[in-house]
Amino acid sequence: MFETLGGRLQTVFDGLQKRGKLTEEDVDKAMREVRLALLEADVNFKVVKSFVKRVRERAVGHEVMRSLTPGQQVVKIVNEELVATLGEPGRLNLGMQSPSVIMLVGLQGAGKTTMAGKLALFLRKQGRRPLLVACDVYRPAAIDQLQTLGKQLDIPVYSEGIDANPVKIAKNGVKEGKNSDATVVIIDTAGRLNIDEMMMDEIKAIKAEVEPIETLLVADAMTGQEAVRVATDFNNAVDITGLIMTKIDGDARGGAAISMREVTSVPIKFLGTGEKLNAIEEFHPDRLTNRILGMGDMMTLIEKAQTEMDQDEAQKAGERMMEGKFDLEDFLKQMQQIKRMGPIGQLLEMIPGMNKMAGDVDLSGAEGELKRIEAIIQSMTSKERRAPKIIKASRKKRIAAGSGTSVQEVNQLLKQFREMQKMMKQLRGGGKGRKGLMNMLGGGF
Ligand SMILES: Nc1nc2c(ncn2[C@@H]2O[C@H](COP(=O)(O)OP(=O)(O)OP(=O)(O)O)[C@@H](O)[C@H]2O)c(=O)[nH]1
Ligand SMILES: [Mg+2]
Repeated sequence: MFETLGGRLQTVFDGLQKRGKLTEEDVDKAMREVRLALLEADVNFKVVKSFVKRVRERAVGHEVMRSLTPGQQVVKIVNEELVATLGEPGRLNLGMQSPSVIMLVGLQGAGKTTMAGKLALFLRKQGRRPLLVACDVYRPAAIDQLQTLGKQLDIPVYSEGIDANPVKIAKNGVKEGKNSDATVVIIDTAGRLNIDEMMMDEIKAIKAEVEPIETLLVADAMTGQEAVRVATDFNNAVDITGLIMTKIDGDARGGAAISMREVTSVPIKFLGTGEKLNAIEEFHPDRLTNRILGMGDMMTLIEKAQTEMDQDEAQKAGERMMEGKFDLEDFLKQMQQIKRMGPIGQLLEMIPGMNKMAGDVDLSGAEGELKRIEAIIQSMTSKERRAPKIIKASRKKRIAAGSGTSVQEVNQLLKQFREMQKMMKQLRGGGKGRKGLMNMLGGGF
């Protein structure tokens, strides 16, 4: 599935040693995963190739920031490059003329008619007065469909039935818009199963007649490897000014958006996120990137970790850990650092692979758990924190009473801490072991 890029990269990065620079070998390993994940997300293979090349060039020899692990560094570069590829948030250009004419084109079933309704509603919410124009005379139900939408939204629809010429309908539609004081005219055109010449000629003729300020290619997120050809052909025929990706709510990964954007260089303007008429979203490259990479808000987490973690503190804790001196005092400090980064649930959601888990787990529990541990450690004397071994039965009783917990819970914490120490010992010994949460977050040790 889609979510796995984050997870996959994590696996690769777990194997990477912490070094000052990313080596070619490190980057190659990571790039293999990036390539696979993008192909799985239906990004066109040629586009994947050039994308990976760009990331690779940036990554090799890149200084690893002090606060990031090499893996996080690669994730950061992949993310930045993908956001750059997807481009600026695309705003609808309505020009100076009234009414502004918007024309929707695309393959059959892409979601043009639905998007026409969504756009009309979206624009009306912004205080515009839209008129919908039905230029699909080929599918008998097409005009009815638009008229039904119009009724539902209380937005006027212009049509001339199925015997009229689409170019004329478009022309008369714009005229009707002027007469009826509409400020935006949205033209819904017919789709075809495949791109054929007749269809292209027709939309070319409509475009020449009404000179729309926006010619938007509506494409289904499922378009897959076809995306490059579809986008290129439409762009060659009618010079599209923007892209709309629909059905982004389904299983498709939206990789087609990357392909289309890359080959046409026109901005992505909207996403269709469902069948309902309010299921429309203005395009934001960062959000789609997260969706495509399935990395949750990994970047936000990395940035948070960077700013919130006290570097020196982390460094010191790391050193103490390596020297085998890590005690409950350090443990408490680390926990407080993590807590300062925000509610634990939010943190979990940001970690790839965890977002699903976060939904299932009772997070108020985790939050409470952290608080309880904190209370227990705070009820200890500093001597006890430094040398937990001296905590025997009577001390346990006192600590439990002081923290409002039970001796059992104190025992549990001490046991957890001992296990952690054991793990650290193994880490020190083996050198290569698994990295813990703190390592991932702090990157400093
Ligand atoms: N889940 C989901 N379904 C959508 C979305 N947009 C459109 N659909 C559905 O996709 C189907 C086709 O949508 P239409 O708007 O009729 O597509 P079209 O491009 O006008 O199709 P033709 O006129 O036949 O070329 C309909 O069942 C819509 O409800 C979307 O963003 N999400
Ligand atoms: Mg239609």
